[in-house]
Amino acid sequence: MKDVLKKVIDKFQIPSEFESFEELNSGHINDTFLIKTTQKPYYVLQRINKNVFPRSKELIENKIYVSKHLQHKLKHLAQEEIQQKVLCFAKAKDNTFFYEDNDGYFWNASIFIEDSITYLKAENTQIAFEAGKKTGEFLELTKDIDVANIHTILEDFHSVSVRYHQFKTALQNASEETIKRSKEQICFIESHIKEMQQLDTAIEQKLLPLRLTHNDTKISNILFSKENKALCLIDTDTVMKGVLHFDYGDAIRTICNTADEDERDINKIAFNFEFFKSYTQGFFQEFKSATQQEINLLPVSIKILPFIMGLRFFTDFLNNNVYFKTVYETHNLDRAINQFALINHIENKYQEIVKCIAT
Ligand code: GN1
Ligand code: MG
Repeated sequence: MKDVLKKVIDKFQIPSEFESFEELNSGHINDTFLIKTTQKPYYVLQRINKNVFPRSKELIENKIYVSKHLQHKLKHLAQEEIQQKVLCFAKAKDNTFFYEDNDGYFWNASIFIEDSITYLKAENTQIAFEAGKKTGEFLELTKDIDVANIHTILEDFHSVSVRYHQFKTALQNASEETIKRSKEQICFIESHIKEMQQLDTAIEQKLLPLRLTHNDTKISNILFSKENKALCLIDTDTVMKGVLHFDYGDAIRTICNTADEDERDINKIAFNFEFFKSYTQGFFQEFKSATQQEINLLPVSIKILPFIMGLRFFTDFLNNNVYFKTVYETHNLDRAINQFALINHIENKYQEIVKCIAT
């Protein structure tokens, strides 16, 4: 691997030499490496999964577009600070922002943000509040992006109806035994599907503004300083046009789950209401332009985003784990069970959630 990475990083315009590397394992799709060089800054080198992202070049174009936009918005800050708050990509030697290898994989490199911490779940209300501020700020700073300039690299990414259809197709091809084993999850999906299609319907009816959204605001995509200030929202692979709820709901999905996304012991799963309040406070401290229609659908989005993820994990389990990286055979099934258990906890607190958002 070392030789490959050395060769690839050499395709980029960086001022120092490759020294060593570490694999960064937190993503489910791409391969990501920390490249240590003879002098700082270090770099994060990423190989895009071409099966998941057949439009890898456009994906990189989106990332560059959004980073440039954010850099421009923060141009009053010192360069060093900008590099801590926005992903800064290195140009390749051919002046593009990518390198395409002989196997057709696209690579990109960004400056590694030093002294930053990531979390798999929130540890206290300050972290939840800061995460709210960071995701709200992202939407606020990008609200003037004309989404016509952004490629849709994955169609219907957060469409419940499309995800449900994919689940039904996978179910048709699944063995009797698998179906028997996952009866409970299938029942959960069938009994919830109607309620979960509310966002789809509102989008179809054009009731919600289409914005630039991040689409993967899980807590591990937010870098924090040692003092627990949110620094940067990373992993802009899925920036696309979408609705505010995709980012709000997905962040709460991980921030308010008392357990990790991969936790198998469902007794550890609960919905942390205090973290939800802090996250929401932080979010609306930064994001000021939500419409009443958007606000009306915030509570249900807290259920919809874990539902989409549960549905996607479960479908991938039925498809024999072809999409998400897994470590053991039922990994995706366990992830789905985790998401559905979280929804049950959200339902128990739902009236309080609705009341809190309305006030
Ligand atoms: C995937 O690869 P990663 O970890 O950034 C997925 C997201 C999910 C997330 C769940 C392109 O993101 O949609 O929310 O897993 N990305 C894609 O952890 O499918
Ligand atoms: Mg991602």
